[in-house]
Amino acid sequence: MSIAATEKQRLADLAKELRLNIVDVMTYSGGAHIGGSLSIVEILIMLYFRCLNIRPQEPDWEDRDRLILSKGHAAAGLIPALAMRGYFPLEQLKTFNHFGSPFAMHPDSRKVIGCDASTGSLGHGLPMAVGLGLGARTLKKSFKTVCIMGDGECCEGSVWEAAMALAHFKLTNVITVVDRNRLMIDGGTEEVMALEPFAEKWRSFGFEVLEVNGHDLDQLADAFDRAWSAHDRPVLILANTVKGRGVDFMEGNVKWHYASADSSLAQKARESIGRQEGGI
Ligand SMILES: Cc1ncc(C[n+]2csc(CCOP(=O)(O)OP(=O)(O)O)c2C)c(N)n1
Repeated sequence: MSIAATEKQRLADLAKELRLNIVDVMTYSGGAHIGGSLSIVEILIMLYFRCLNIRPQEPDWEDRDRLILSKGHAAAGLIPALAMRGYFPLEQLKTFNHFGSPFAMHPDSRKVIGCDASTGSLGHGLPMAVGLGLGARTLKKSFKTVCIMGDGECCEGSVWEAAMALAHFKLTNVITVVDRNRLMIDGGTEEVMALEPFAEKWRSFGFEVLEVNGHDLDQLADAFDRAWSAHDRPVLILANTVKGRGVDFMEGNVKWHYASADSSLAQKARESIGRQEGGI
């Protein structure tokens, strides 16, 4: 079941706006993990603007769905998405990474309104999600926890301990997403530390694996709808993405894992985003 054309256009427009905000953050902050922020844009938009049951005016609402950005270095994607969703003014993004700002290179849940977990040290988000899932079950709460990880992050052993626990406890209230952009900090995942057969690994741990194009809004909507109604096994959404997606000269190039931008580079990036239709 695909999403209505008007809804899809709304989400595609938001995705474009988020990409532009990411480039802005990169200029305000003096540098950002741009590639891995751009690769999760559609995932963030789908979650914050369609799936998550949240109340930006009441950020600590106990029954809210939670989102853990385990690949916390992509704060340059998360924080503008929170601003766009209304947690704080977009204007505040201008302080990103400045002394005294709530916004730093990695998200701090004590400082960033709407951020559910402090992350940045890879491999910790999924274990936290296990705790939230068990907590919700114990308290008989119906909220979901979504955890977004990087594929390179899956080199961390703690990811697989958490995966084992999710399957053991049948925690269907936790939805795991892996941003499969095939690059990590210093090269391709398969060269640095091979993950394949990746989907099979998750299946063998007891997951239902939904493999999607992580920039396709219809596919993401279907996968999240399916994950939201899972009842027997935890779901992994394996989102095939392109690192740097939306900025043509950054796409698929490890050089743009982290970078700074002067005004002419930022302008070239904005022009490239402007040429995109949104989605694939
Ligand atoms: C425990 C830990 N080790 C190393 C790092 C440094 N680091 C930051 S990003 C990154 C690469 C992560 O790759 P991936 O998860 O694929 O992220 P993406 O390519 O999506 O940005 C590394 C090693 C870290 N943040 N945490």
